[in-house]
Amino acid sequence: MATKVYTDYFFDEPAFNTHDGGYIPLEVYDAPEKPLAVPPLLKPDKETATDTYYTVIAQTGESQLVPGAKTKTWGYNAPLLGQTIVFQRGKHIHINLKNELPELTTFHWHGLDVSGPITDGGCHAPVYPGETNQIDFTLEQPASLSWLHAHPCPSTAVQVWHGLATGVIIKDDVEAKLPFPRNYGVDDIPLILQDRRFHENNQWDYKADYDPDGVQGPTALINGTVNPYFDVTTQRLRLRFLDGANRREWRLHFSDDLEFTQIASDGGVLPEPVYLTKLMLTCAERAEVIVDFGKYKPGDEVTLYTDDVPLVKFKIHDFKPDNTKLPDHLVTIDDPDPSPDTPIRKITMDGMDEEVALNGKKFDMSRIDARQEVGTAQYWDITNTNSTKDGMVHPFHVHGTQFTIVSRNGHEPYPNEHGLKDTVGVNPKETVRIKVRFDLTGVYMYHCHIIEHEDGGMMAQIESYDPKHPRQYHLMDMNTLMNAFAKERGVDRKDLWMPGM
Ligand SMILES: [Cu+2]
Repeated sequence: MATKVYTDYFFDEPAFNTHDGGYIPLEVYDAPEKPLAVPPLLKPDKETATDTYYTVIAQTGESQLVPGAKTKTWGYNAPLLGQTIVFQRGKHIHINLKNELPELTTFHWHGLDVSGPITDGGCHAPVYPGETNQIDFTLEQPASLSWLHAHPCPSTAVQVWHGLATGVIIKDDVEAKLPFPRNYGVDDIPLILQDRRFHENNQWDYKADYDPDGVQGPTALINGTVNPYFDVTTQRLRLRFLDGANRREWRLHFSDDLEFTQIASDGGVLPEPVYLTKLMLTCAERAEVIVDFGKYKPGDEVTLYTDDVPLVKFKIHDFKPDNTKLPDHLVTIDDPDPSPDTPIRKITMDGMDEEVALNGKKFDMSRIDARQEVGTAQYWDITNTNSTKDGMVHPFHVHGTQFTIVSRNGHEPYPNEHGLKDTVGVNPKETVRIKVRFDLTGVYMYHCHIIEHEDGGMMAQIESYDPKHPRQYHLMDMNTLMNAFAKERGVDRKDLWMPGM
């Protein structure tokens, strides 16, 4: 049987960001090409058979991104973005979270099944400048690419814009047995897709670029590299895409309409490989693909594009023939249905610009909006109430779990949506049904991942509770955080610039 190859982006074309009033098209920056930066792997402080210890430092720095002056940037254990952190499933992980920034931040583990609201690192877990907090957890979830990013409300967007985002790779024994490339930096590379505008003296200026529907810039940065190329030395290359942009969608395809194979989504390996020529990612989504360069010869170049803009040039060198075929079945996903009497949770993503809300309400840190019993599955119907004419795709994200997508407006999800997800793009006037289960008790945020929308209040929180062990949570309040930001930035509280508030 011939394998089906999908050749479209699946999402509703009228909702693509290219139709936004404030859309900023990407342009090729006038600078020489540079080798793609591949973030180094973060070395553990200590490792035993059962435990691994890390120190993650949020720091300021300077980065030579374009010719001329260096750009002031932030990162994790690096001047920009960060070192890639690797967690082995089942190991007990201990992390020192050190803040060397001039202001408070939080360390949010996007995609990790860890308890909220503290370990998860949302807005309730600030680390103040000069301080170090400790967390520890054991992951019981499949191998995947997740990520770490700042999440202090309502200042998530600007901190991510400064560069606080890095890849987190989870490894397990199931993925290790599959015939995938996994030589990090050689045939297995993360590609963090972002965009920025270089202002005077090559600096980024979040305030100047501010747009309540999501901040964009005309220059693409891939792992922080402008105009990158990558030297291909193996026939098959595994690319782990992460949309790390505040607002931008990426519509990825290669020159020659080169076919590629999606093997994983946000939360891990797909049940079956999916063959594609086009792939669209909304903010915070991940996709792992294998590209086979078998038909190319040394000296050839293959270009990765988004829409019609080149992102990465792959320069083909000599490689050993590798005709590994993927099995038709990759993994089985443990995904029990809710019991029939479980009500369906209804969530609406409302409005645009400053009017954004979730279920008609703006976010309140000290309010718990919903409760769900730990360990039990429930259907959530996520509806984007924007108009189909000038609405947008809102990427819906839930902390502390990986869900499955059941349907889109009652129809099958997209062909590459049969795996675990923590973020799903919802088209205007669409209802996406997802199946959600929390395996740990705690308080978890759920929100739009256009980061200016979450800062703007398109966010809420749910308590996963154990009826036998009721708990009280002492949640942070916005005043405490706002006063701290004002003090750290040396301004009066009333002069604090907090867009979205
Ligand atoms: Cu949104």
